[in-house]
Amino acid sequence: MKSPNPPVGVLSDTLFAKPMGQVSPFCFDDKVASVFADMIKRSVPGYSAILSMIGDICERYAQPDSHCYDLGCSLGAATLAMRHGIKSDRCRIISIDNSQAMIDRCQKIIDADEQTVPVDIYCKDIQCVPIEKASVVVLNFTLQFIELVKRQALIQRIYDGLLPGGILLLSEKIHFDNEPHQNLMTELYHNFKRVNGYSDLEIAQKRTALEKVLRSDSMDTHRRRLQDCGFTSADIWFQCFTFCSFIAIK
Ligand code: GEK
Repeated sequence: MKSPNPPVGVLSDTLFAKPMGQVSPFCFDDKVASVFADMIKRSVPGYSAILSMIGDICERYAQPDSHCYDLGCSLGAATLAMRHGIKSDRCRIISIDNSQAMIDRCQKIIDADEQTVPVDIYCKDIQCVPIEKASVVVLNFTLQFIELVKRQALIQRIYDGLLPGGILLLSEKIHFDNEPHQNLMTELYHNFKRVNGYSDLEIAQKRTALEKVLRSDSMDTHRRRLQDCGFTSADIWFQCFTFCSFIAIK
């Protein structure tokens, strides 16, 4: 079955539909931001389910008088899920992205939402923002864009900024060291994209664009890093093909 049309008001992603010759590295510019809602839904298996579960998990873990962070918030989809999930008093959501095109749209989307939990939105590098008094930190497919050598320091700062009992929800594209399994997961993933209406050309060109921009870690690398930073547990709550979500508890 081909993908349904995107919801009204959401532009359809055709950015990689025409032959490009030279494919430029992927970046989160205005063109990407304008189709992002459609792009991520058709590119990340389980994206809508993950968002809805982020809301549910946030409801459980958001502590009164605490901060909930959405790091690499893009259009604020996880921010909205958290905002609708939070039931504790005096929580504040802090949403950060370093793409101005994303942040401008994110602000409008949050302004149009009727929930009352306060949301502060900043265009900043998540590696430079203080993380304080946090009960929930969400990194929903963002760490994969941070330089490999800088990931440990970021996760450590998140851990240090979490309150006791606080959590990090980390979703990432991952890879498997077992080559046949990696190849199978890649094939199944490409089939998922085809079913969602992307052509082989679109799949290939987007892959080339992301090659040096999105660097995946293995599940073991993620788990070890989370444990090395001090998390008492770090386990998977969602996985489909090469996409998985961890919950790490302080
Ligand atoms: C969602 N979480 O819809 N500082 C701040 N933002 C960054 C940085 C950085 N150093 N590096 C990348 N980003 C969202 C989806 S998308 C995932 C997240 C994807 C931002 C970047 O600008 C982009 O908006 C986001 O991280 C990654 O649940 O496109 O696969």
